[in-house]
Amino acid sequence: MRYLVTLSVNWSLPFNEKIQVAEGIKSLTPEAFRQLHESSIKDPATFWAKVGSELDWFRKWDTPLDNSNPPFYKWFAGGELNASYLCVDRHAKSWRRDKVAFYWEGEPWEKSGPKDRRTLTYADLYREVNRVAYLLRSRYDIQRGDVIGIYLPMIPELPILMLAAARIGAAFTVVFSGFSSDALADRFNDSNVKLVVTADSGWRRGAVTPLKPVVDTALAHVKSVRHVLVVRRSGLNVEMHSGRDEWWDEALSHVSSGAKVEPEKMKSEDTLYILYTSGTTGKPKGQVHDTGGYLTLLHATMRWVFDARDEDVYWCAADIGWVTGHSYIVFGPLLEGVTSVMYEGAPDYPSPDRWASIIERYGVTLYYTSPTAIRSFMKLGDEWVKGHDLSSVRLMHSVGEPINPAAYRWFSSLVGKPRIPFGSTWWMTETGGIMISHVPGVGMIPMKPGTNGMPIPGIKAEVFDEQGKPQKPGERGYLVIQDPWPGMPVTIYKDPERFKQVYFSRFKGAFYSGDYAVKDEDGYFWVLGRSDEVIKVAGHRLGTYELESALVQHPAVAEAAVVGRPDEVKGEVPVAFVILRQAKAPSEELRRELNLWVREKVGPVAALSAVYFVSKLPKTRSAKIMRRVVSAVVSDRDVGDTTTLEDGASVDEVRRAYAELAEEVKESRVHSAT
Ligand code: 6R9
Repeated sequence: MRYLVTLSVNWSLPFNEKIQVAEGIKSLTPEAFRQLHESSIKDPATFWAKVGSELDWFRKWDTPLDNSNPPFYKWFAGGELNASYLCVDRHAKSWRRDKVAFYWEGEPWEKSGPKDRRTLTYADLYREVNRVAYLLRSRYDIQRGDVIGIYLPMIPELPILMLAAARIGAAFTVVFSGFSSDALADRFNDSNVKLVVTADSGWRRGAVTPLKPVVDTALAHVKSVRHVLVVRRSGLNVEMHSGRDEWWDEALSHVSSGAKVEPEKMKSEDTLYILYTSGTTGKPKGQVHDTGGYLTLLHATMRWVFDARDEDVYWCAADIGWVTGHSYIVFGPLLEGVTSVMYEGAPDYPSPDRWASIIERYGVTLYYTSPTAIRSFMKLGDEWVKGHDLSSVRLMHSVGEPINPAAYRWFSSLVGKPRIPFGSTWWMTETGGIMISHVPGVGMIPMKPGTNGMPIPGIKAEVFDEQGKPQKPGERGYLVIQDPWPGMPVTIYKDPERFKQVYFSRFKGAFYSGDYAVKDEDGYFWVLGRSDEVIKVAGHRLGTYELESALVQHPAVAEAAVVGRPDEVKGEVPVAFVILRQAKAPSEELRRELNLWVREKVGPVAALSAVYFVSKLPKTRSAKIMRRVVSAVVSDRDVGDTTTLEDGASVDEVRRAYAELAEEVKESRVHSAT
């Protein structure tokens, strides 16, 4: 029997619908692709060595894969290179010198169009990266191995800084600007940050969102930080601590435009960055990415997945605060010398067609976006799209969450012209780059709305059953990657044991992704969503445990369970079931207060969609909350096996609270409409 996906979104898999790509792109039958793929994974180290040799190394590696201490693999051991050299110098010293690296567009809008625009050529990028690298080293004494903390909006200073850090061998950790001061403090403490770079504020939907004040609050709890460098963005008046804080422009005004810094010769396995990501405990995991393996995977995927060519204008509409931005706004496209669009703000500001106007303005040819964005555009109607000439687009992909076939079809017919390559690339912060995807740059198998396609060449992925055996076609199982791959994490920062335990203990010798997936009879993969307590809210990865930890710190809360509820636009939204302490009464006011509390503790990115008050929660006999059961209730699914449940009445209690609030919301809608 086929498994029907009722996991996070209600749709069934259209396994058999196939769309051939239009002429001009090489197409392959699934069988032909599988054969090609088979040969690539026979000896992955040799296969990837060929790809790796396409980068410019200062020193060639001794061995493509040092697997002497699994799961701590070293890709291209003995090799030396520098990310900033590869992304900037090579192009600035070639014919690409005057080629545009970034068309940057700020969010503020005037009658005549975007108010703030900057164009950076590869020569501009080279100059600025060198100057910033010089500043970091000479003024702030940043050395190889130090960690820089970054809390910036989507402005050009962000990629410039990341490249400057890489140039001098410093690692960096970027925190998404939707996280709060507590989240910042945790991450900066864990990675022992020495310098923080932030901005006075950012722009979002026409509003100034303060950033520097958030850093100030966080730094009251971080001892390692010596300096804070502040970029002026909106001109917001912020406090500057003398001796610690400096303005970016003032500090840089002392660095000449010809300042040069030799790129450090980094070992392939040296850390490029640490990026924190949510897991199943309250403590985010610092994913450590290396240099050589990571860049090799990005090089490959820019070619195979995006088919990136010199004449393309590429736009990845993610935020650099998440891994998609690290890999596919900064390092991937720059590595290939691509021209990119970088946009600061909301895709629907000041009107729902802002995103479409960007495609038209720059003549975007390669477009990478998210299912949430697509669904929100779809909701706003076709007119907004039809008013723009989007004929430049020749290839599209989505990322971050499963894409439902309806959204896929809508977007593909309205933006993509039917039959241009359009896929859903599956990967994670951990994997560094795309793992399962259509590869138009290699050969396109027919598209199926909603699928992820097949593992890319060199990647051995499988769907396992509980026992770690390949699952039958059409049956749900666990998505794993069976062999080491370049771009895989080196470790969890300062916690190698956790690294082993989280990813390599569930199935022997395979990387456990935490996702559920189905493989269909043609060998296509369909990633269904998380099998653990991680949720994807508008494509943003959140651990429900982090939200629960925030809730139970509130004086009125005794216990809390947070789960994802399916949402038409955002895929999932977090909802909380809360048991109050004795003598605390449920009220609308408390509900609002708890919502604000979580926003403050974790950040606006974690806004709860609803808070339900209950007197008990479903638990096992060993007193563990059964989120699976809570989640089934809010997703209108059968609660499944409840033999381990301690008190059956708790499920009714959750049901009651859920139904009651739904009723209230319905009523208030009726009232406000009348
Ligand atoms: C790149 C990124 C990883 C989780 C992953 C999975 C979900 C990502 C997806 C997808 C279905 C796709 N995910 N891409 N699910 N189809 N094309 O999103 O990284 O933030 O670490 O999230 O996102 O559940 O496990 P990250």
